[in-house]
Amino acid sequence: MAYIVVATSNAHKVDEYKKLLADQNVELKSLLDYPGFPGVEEDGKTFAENAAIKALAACKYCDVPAFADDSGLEVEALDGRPGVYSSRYADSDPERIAKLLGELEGKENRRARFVCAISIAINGEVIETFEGEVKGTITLAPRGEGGFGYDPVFQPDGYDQTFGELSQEIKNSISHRADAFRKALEFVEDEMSVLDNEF
Ligand code: ITT
Repeated sequence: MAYIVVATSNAHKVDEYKKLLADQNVELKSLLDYPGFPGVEEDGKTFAENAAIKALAACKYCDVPAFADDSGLEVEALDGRPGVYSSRYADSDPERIAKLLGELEGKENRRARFVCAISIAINGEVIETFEGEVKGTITLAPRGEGGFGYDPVFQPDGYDQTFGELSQEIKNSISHRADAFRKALEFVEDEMSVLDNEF
């Protein structure tokens, strides 16, 4: 079976992509399967730039088609922060959440969006980058044990529960990652036959 590498070491992202790819005839590997991968500096200014950097590095190192996801949370009242620094905002998920809730204390506007850029790299070249988003609000306190990152404080529009409370199935039907992935998959199906080939 053909396989493709997702250029991430985040096991939660891998898990979400495995579900998103469940109906495709392709096996998903990740950087967790390539422990020798030296890593790459995410020094882009945008999600798209960082996604391209990661996809290209993985494609070259693993010598197979690769895609990468750079994602994060943009909060209106914080002028879009933490944005591309969402992962580097603090050292652990509980600390990131505590810092975010602290910064939003007393602020009325709690609107936010998750953004995800997905880049596809094949034969040492970035082919295309897609962006997805999901809008919502930051809750006053964390709720739910599911998901990862900022999920327990993000309530998507149209739902009373946070991504930490909603099932992975629901998150995977409306998330920024699912939105970007749908666009990437459409492109691959329309424009390329990468998923049909053996590598
Ligand atoms: P890789 O670079 O290895 O993919 P990472 O976790 O560092 O792993 P990013 O650089 O894309 O990934 O940082 C994204 C951060 O944004 C992530 O660590 C979370 O804190 C947050 N984030 C992104 N998507 C999220 C989601 O679906 N739910 C909750 N938080 C999310």
